[in-house]
Amino acid sequence: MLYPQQNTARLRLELGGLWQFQLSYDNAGADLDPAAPLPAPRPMAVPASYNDQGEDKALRDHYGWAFYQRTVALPALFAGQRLVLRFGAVTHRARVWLDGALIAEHKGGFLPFEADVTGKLVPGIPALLTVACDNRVDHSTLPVGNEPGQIAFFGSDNAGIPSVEHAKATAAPQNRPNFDFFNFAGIHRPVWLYTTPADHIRDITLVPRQDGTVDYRVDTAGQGTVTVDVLDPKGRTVARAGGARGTVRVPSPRLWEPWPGKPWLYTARVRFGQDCYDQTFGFREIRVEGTRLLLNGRPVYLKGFSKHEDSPFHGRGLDECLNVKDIGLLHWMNANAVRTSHYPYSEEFYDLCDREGILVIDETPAVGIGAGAAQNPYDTFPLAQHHRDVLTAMIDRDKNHPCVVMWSLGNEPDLEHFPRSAYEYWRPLYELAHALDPQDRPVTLVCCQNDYTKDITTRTMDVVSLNRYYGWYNLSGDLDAACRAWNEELDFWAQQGRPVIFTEYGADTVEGLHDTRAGMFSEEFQAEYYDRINAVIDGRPFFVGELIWNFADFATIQGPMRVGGNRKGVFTRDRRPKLAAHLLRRRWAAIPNVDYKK
Ligand code: GCB
Repeated sequence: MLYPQQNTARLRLELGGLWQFQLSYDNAGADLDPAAPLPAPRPMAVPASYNDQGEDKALRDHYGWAFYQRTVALPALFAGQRLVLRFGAVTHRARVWLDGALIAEHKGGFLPFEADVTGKLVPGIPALLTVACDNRVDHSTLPVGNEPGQIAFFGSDNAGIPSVEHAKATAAPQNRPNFDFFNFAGIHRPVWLYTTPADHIRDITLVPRQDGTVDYRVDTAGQGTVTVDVLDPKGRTVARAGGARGTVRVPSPRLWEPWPGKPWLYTARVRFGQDCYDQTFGFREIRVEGTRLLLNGRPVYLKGFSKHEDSPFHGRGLDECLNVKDIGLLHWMNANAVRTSHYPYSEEFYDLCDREGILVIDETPAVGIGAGAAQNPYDTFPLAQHHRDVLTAMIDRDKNHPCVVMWSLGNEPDLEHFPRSAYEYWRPLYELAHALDPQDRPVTLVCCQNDYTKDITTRTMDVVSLNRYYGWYNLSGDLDAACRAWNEELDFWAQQGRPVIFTEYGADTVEGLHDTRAGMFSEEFQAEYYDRINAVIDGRPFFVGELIWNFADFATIQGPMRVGGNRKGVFTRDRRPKLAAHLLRRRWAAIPNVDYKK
C-alpha cells in the first residue's frame, strides 16, 4: 500500500489536531450513535494514544470501545478527483463512519487501512467523520491477550489461595494483556485524506540490485501507460523505462550503505496518465551465507536496540520529533540497527531509517502466543489466518524500504512445550514471508529463553534471534554463573551453522541508583552485565549482532516486577543516558559495521 504523497498529481490533507472523544461502555460499542454528535465529548489530540491525555483512571485503564469524531469539509476544487481516507494505524480494531454510514472496518492496530470515499465525501458539503476503536485483545488477536473472564495479574498471583482466587473471579475486566508493554489505544498514526486522478497508480514494487539493475512492477487502475524515471540523490535523471513492468539499469550506482556518512537514496518517478508517484529506494542486497549476514556482499555486524514506540503523554502515538531525536541518539551511540519490537512501527519511522542509514528488523505484532505447558496455543488460539494477513500487509507496506534487512515473524512464542506444533505453525509463515518479499530478505523468529535443545523451530530460521536474560530473570545477580550458562548455550548454537544475534538482553536499571558492589537495579549492574555478557559473544565468530533490551524505559501494566514501567532502557523514558549508554557507545565505536567477524 503506497504512503500518501503530496505532489504535482496528488493532494494530501492531514486530519490531525483536536477531535471530539468519548469512551463507550458497551461491549459492542452500541451505546454511542456514530451518526450523531457525541453527547458528552472531551477534546483528544490525534494522532496519539488517548490513555495519558487525562488524569482519570477510567481513561488510562479503559478496556473496550472509544469514539472519536470531527467534521470534514472539502472545498469545491476537490471535485472530479478520486478521494481516499487513510489511517496509518488505529489500535486494535477500528470502525469508520461518514455521516453514519459505515465505510471501513479493520482488525490489527499497527498497519494502515483506507477507504475510497469518492462520491461519499462530497466537496462543498461538510460531513461527520466518526472513528471507533477497540483495544481489547484475546486469543484471536495480534498481539495476543487473555480471554475474557481470565483476569491475568502481573507477577506471582498467589494462585490457589481461595480468597485471592475469589477476588480474581469477580474482578472487573482489565487492560492486562499477555505482553509486557502498556496496551495503549487510540488513533495512533496520521489520518489522511488524499486525492488521485481517477486513473491512478495503485502500487509500486522495486527490486534494486548492486549491479544497478532495478526490476519494477507498477499496478494501476484505469487506462494509461506507465513510464519510470530513475533520479539520483541530486535529482538528475539517470535511467528511464516504459511499461508496467520491466528492468531499468542505472550506470555506476552508489550503494545504500549506512557508512561512512549517509546512505544513497534514489527515486523512481512513476507516471501513469495524469498520476505521478515518487518511490524512493536504495541499491542494497542482504542475504545470509553460512554464519554470516551479508550487506552488499560484506559481513555486517548489528549494533543497536530493540525499541518500543512509547513516550510520555503521546503513549504509542506517532511523534516525529521523538523519532528524529531517537535516530540522533542511535548515531550518538555508534549504533546501526533497530528491531521494531513488538509490532510494525509507523511508516514515517522507516522513511527516516532509509535516509539516516539505520538497519531495521521489521516485526509482526505476533507477541504472546503461549499459554504455558498445559495448553497448546497452536491448537487452541484461532490465529493462523490473521497472522498470515498481518504478515502479508506488513511486507506489502514495507517491501521497498532499503532499511528493512530482515523480517521477524513474531516474538517469544511457545516453542518448547509443543515443539512439533510450533514448527508446523511457524514454518509456513517463514515460507510465506520468503514468497511474498520481492527482495527475498532473511526471515527470523525471535525466541524466548527456553530449553533450546527442545525447540526445533528457532534453529531453522535464516538468522537465530535470541532473547536471553541470564543474570537477570535467572541466576539473578550472579554474573559469573550467568556467563558460564550463556557460554554453554553458545556451544550448542556453534553447532547449528547459522548466524546468531541477540534480539534482547538486559537488566532493569533505576537511573540514579548507584552501588559500589554493582547490585541488581543499579546503574553499575547494568554496565557490568553488558561488559560481561558481551565478552562472551566476542569470542564467537557466528555471533553477528547485539540488540539491547531496551533502547529506553517504557510503560507497562502495573505489577510487583515493574517500578513505574520496564526499566531496562539504556536511556530513561525521557531519553537521558544511563551509565551503560556511555560504555556501549565506546564499545560500538570500536566495532566496525562491516568485516568485523569475517
Ligand atoms: C522479553 C520480552 C519483552 C519484555 C522483556 C522483559 O523477553 O520479549 O517484551 O519486555 O522480556 O523486560 O521482561
